Amino acid sequence: MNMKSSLTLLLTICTFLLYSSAELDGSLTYIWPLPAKSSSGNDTLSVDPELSLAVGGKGGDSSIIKDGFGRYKKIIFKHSSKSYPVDKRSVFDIGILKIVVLSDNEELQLGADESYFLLVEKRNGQSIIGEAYIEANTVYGALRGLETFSQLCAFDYETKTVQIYKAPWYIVDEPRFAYRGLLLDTSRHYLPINVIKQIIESMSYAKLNVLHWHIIDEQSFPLEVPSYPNLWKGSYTKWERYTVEDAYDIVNFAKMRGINVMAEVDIPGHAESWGAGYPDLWPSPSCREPLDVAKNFTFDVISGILTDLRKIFPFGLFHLGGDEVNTDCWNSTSHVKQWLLDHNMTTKDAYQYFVLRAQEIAISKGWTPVNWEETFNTFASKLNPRTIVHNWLGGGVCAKAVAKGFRCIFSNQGFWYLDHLDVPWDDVYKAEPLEGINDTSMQDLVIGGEVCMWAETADTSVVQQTIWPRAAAAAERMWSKREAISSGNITLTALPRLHYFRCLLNRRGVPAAPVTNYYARQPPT
Ligand code: CP6
Repeated sequence: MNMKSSLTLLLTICTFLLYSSAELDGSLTYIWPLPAKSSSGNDTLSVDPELSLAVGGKGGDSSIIKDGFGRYKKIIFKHSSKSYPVDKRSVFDIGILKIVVLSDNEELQLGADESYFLLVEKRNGQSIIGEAYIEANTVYGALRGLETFSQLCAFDYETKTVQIYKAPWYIVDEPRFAYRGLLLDTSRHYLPINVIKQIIESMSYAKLNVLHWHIIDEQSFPLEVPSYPNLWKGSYTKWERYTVEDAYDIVNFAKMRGINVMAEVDIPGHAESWGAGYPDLWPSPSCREPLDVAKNFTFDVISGILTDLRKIFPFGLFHLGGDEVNTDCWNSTSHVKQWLLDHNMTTKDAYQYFVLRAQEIAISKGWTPVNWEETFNTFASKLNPRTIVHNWLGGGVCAKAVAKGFRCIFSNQGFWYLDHLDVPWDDVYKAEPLEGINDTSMQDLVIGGEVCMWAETADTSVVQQTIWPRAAAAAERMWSKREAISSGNITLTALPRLHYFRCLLNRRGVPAAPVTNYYARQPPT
């Protein structure tokens, strides 16, 4: 590949480069998550507050690049509000950020190329103004490079300019896992659109790339579904709702930041709220979930919801839930009991039938189905082989799923459930999605992981400080090379950088909580 070969060449020529990925040398430049390869020097470079963008390759017309540059310019120069006169511009070492994007394919799907190369050095020779340079295969790689560039920039209170320490910088970077998710639950507590957007924006700082939107659950149904317009009668109030336009808006906002939105419709459990608008979906007034397996209407509604959602959510993965299904009350509902008899099914068979029928609907719309692990634990051999198994219970299901050829997402509740407030950052950090999976072809089936922000006890008032900074610990686990972050004493190699990243979140307006509640804060050395 064009980029890869030129990078390899460059790295070979620059034999003076250090491979310093896990090293902390007291520099004030702390990058989170840690890049795959980086080297630095001893120059300090100043950055022009009028930093201009030059786009090359096929990224020239991309609004994703232009908007991204605009956002990061605001972040980088938050303090230096006064522009310098043009004739003084030559005093700055870096005046231009050049971004070269090799492909004009802006499709954002699982496995989109997020690699980038970042070079920051003082120009010698003809040009007085120096250049920072990002090269990437896709606009999304360029966005990741912009994030890293912004983390190199530090406001210096002495000179009141933005400085880059430890230049020249050479960074070659790419994610370890293709799927790096965060679950948001908008059913237990409604989250306003602007809060969801703030969270998406903050995800991009940690290079997370999938928002798993657990939109609806048993408590409320806040989403507008045009083909069944009574469904959102299950919202808490008519103000706590998402219109179709809101959903499009969120998907587009996320795409501009290189983040996919995976919607979830949890079937057949966790679905009581559907019946507020269509009581026929309840087996009976005293049995309100799982959904009524005995009626065709149930599957018509599922089909209608998925047809409408397919237009809004272009991401190829769709989450069908399937977790925590308690079928006891099916047995005590006479027409369901009769249906089970007629079809010669146990309630367990009917659970399987339900999940598989929902899978077929999702697959017919071109989606890859994702299911919580209970579906795999109960009838693995019947699941569509394209199913992605979503771990959450403690039993190491990813190892079992990949051994059977399924892909898997790691979300072990003991480590990556953010509503468990007692899990400290280092437990989050140490949780390893590939634990117990040694065969490399099986490792490849673990597409990544996801931290889950269940919202029974969290709403707008605390959701961001509950997500951050621990979600960042998982984000580094999923982005950075396993060897680089798994050896050594993480109190020395990771904790100071995580403190720094948490402060960076605060500076950018994200209300991230302190990393630990027992840490006596030290000034950086
Ligand atoms: N909601 C849904 C939940 C949970 C799950 N699914 C959940 C279960 C146990 C804990 C936390 C969250 N609240 N729909 C499980 C996937 Cl400890």
